[in-house]
Amino acid sequence: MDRRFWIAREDEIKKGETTDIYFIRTVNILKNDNLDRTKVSMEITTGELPYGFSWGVLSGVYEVIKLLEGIDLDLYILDEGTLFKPYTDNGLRTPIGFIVGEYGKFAIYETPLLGLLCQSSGVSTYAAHLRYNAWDKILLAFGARRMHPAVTPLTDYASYIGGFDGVSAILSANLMGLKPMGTMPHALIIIYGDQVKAWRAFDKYVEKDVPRIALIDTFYDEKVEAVKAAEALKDRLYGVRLDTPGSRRGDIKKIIDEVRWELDIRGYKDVKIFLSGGVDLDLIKTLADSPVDGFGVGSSVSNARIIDFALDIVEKEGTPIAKRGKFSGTKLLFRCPKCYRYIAVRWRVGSEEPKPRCPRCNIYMENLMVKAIEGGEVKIEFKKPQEIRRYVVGQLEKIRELGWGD
Ligand code: PCP
Repeated sequence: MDRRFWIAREDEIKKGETTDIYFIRTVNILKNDNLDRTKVSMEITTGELPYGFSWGVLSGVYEVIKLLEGIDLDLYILDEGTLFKPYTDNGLRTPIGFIVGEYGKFAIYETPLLGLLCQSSGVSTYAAHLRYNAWDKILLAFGARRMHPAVTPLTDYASYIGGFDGVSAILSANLMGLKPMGTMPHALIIIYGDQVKAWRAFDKYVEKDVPRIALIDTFYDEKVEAVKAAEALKDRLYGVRLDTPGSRRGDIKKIIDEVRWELDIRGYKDVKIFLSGGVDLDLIKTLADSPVDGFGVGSSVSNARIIDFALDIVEKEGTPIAKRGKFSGTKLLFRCPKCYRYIAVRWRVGSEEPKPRCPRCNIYMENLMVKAIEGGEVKIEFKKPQEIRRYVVGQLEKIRELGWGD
């Protein structure tokens, strides 16, 4: 093997070398019969969401645009971070985007294109549902250790734009212009052999702008160690982290209540409580009203189930055509800014843009589809992760007002 790790290089992805062999064969077959220049429109949709979710958050759009940039095609797609439902309110599989061009020019990119959207959107969607249920509690992405390091920046980016407050992996944080956020490992405490010595060493040697979050489940009961940490670091202690092993976990909600009580009656009301280890959506829902201030989430978010997007021909030489189970014809996706009703509207590329009104609110709906690539040239400005995250959280605030569930 010509490399250290079983990963594709950027140039190999960009050249479509990770694609499925049947696309190479298909293009060659079509070239033999001069059909590779058939002009098609191919639509991206998904029919269902994992975990029974009723809405998802799209991510991977930046990478899809970078993948297709320079290929002679047009790409219409939703903005990164757009909240969507699998089916529109007028009953169609929600069109996430579509490509217009000669099939032979981009056929091989179907595989990497879907891969970029499926995994990233799976993570951003799960992260958004964690944010939606944790609401104003702190969410830190600790999942770098759970996936292949090649995708650490990807899963952390998708967690962050989905609503997380920070990530612990330094490369991910640097790429997003963030400061990495983490605490301390059990190894630090075990090597000192004494919690207080380890906490004090952390406080002595770590940059002053790093919050002092003491890990308090190494040797003794969490409430005992929490008090010891507060008494050791006093007002410099920002928080305590419970990473309680499964063998001791029991009713973690009651353990958190005890820790909160013992800290409060000793005057440490400002010390925050963080929980990590096995944190997932169900646990966050269970602890929504508990005094826990934040969560370090690993496996459940970085390893979130993918969203099963598909890419299908919906027009051939301008004529609507689709396989069974799909809706033919290129469409635009509209959303009512007031009630968040979504409708897909048939639109022939180049014709006048429809201006539908919401059937419920009787106001103009917003066209969510943007022309991101024209003739291979990128036509949009890429937003920073912080701006995308604000867009996502703003949509979560909207659906919260509307009383949506998960
Ligand atoms: C883990 C480490 C991770 C947490 C738990 C993620 O604890 O702190 O950040 O767990 P999850 O994948 O179940 O969500 P340990 O494995 O004990 O590692 P350490 O001692 O370094 O905290």
